[in-house]
Amino acid sequence: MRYLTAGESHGPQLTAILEGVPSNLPFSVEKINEQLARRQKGYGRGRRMQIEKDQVQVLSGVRHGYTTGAPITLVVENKDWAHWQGIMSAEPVEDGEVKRRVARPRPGHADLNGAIKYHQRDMRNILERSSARETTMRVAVGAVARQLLEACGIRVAGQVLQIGDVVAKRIDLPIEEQIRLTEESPVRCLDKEAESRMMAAIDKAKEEGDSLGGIVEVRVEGVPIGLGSHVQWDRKLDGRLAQAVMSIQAFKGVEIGIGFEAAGRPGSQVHDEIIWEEGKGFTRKTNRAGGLEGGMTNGMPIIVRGVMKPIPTLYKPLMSVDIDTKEPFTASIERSDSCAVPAASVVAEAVVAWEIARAICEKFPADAMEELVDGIRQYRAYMERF
Ligand code: EPS
Repeated sequence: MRYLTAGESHGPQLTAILEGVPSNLPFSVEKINEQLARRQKGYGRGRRMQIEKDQVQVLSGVRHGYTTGAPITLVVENKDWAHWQGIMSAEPVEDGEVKRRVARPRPGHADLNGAIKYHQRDMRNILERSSARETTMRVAVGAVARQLLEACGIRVAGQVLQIGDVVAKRIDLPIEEQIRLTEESPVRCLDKEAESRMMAAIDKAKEEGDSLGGIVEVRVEGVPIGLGSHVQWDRKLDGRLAQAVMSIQAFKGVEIGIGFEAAGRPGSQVHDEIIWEEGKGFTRKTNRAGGLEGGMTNGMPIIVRGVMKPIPTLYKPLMSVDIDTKEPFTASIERSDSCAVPAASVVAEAVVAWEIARAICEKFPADAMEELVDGIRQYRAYMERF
């Protein structure tokens, strides 16, 4: 399975094409829209989210509620396009004047590197595509993956563990309860006390024209043993998950299980002892490995965390250099969010869901869902017997 996304932040629409999704997957447009709505929520978002009401249109690959095995095309319109048509038009400019040209690169963005690389004197041609608006399509694609995972008995949940310097207490709950409680939280955090401090920190950052980053965690349950592989670098599932999460706009770090904490612990407090249980087969006493050993799933929940840096578009802009005059200036101010960590947690769930679905389809190659589900059922029975 593979996918591509296309589209600019203020262009007419965002598009994704998914290839290799098996046929006969029950396909719900409503479930995609639910995920899109989850991404649009979250304390700390800017005015743009009041303009957009993301709704997916399915243009190919699905008929009467089921996938056909053909490429799936998903489209989400940008409502803001109405205000940007002239500025973002594909037609040549008539009077020679390009509106809203960006000549002052924003530190922390793709603006300057992209402009130099692609020979662009108007950095809008870079920022429109590097914008986190693109994560809309990652979530739409992830919502299709979730429907495939659901048919295989696999659940995905996310939560926010830190915003700015506010760190949540670790609260371990059954996955259904985690999902219910994070949905009720404006910052997708399980720790109520930290939740109010996170919201206060966001208010303060906003007042000061600043922005905040944080840490999100994704958990996947019900995964069979042996997704991914130890035999080649690009088949190791931990590496693939890290790439998927790191590719989310503004992410600067990824860890699996206890991650960076493993550096300071002796081996006896890092590795998970193996046990065998009647009717369950091989499992682990603890889950410090975050469900992955040797680049493969070990049957324990997958735990992936990602660090999002504070959004670099600041109302209190940092110093930069004008690309025309080479004079120092404060960087351009583009409308922005003060914190998008809660939304990023939904995006992280989506990219992880896609990567797990892809690994499932590699382990159980199938043209149709009937074959896939049958393959997993037989394999789970074998896992118990092993
Ligand atoms: C973004 C800047 C803001 C965000 C946007 C990402 O958009 P605008 O410049 O139009 O105000 O709201 O996020 C989304 C539109 C979205 O759907 O998440 C950026 O520069 O990355």
